[in-house]
Amino acid sequence: MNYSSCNSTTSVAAPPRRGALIVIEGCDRTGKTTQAMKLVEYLNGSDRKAIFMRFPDRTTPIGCLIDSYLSRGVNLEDQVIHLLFSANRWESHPKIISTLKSGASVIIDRYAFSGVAFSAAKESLGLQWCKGSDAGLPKPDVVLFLDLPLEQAATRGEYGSERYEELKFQQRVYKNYMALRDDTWKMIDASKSIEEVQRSMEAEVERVMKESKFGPLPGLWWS
Ligand code: NYM
Ligand code: MG
Repeated sequence: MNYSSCNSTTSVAAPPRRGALIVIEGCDRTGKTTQAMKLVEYLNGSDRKAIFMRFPDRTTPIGCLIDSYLSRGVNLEDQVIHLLFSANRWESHPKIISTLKSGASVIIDRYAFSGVAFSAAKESLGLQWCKGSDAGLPKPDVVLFLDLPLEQAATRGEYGSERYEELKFQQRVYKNYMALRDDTWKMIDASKSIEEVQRSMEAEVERVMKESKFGPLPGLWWS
């Protein structure tokens, strides 16, 4: 009889620490997509797994409808487009949760804050009503807000090609963003060079990763 297995110790691996949920926000043409991608590269390059996501995710059927709304292909009621943007996030909810649980971080270019700030910039919709459909999504560990004078953003390439890319509208969007801020928000000066902005974002992310307890993620806008 072979008793050798009786002497072996069974080691149970500890579950991986969950990943960080990092959201990048800001008005149009502030460099969010460029910076989000650079952040993913930075983390993956230093052995911390991270994935890139963006909203709207124009690749899903709901995202296709959002895309044609933004390019003025279809008109939709303000409530309808708001709920579609929200549904577009909820359809990625399982992926966000499973990625974080696997230990990888999720870097998201726009999130529910864009949803509320843009929709509530239309006089027909109130801030509180807009928050309702995203309440319960995971609350980010940090929101990095790319802050750039709106007049400067308006001079950047292709500004004005989509709905909402208009100075007066963006001013209301900015005001709404400021009303949504809490202590997880960090303002980043986006008028600096791409490299300088990148360094500030990396520094914030390092700080969050060091300080965060990474307990269970609370739901957004649940009080
Ligand atoms: N936008 C984006 C919304 O109005 N609501 C949302 O929930 C989200 C995620 O869509 N002007 C607006 C902001 C932008 C536009 O975004 C398209 P992007 O990041 O340029 O693809
Ligand atoms: Mg855009």
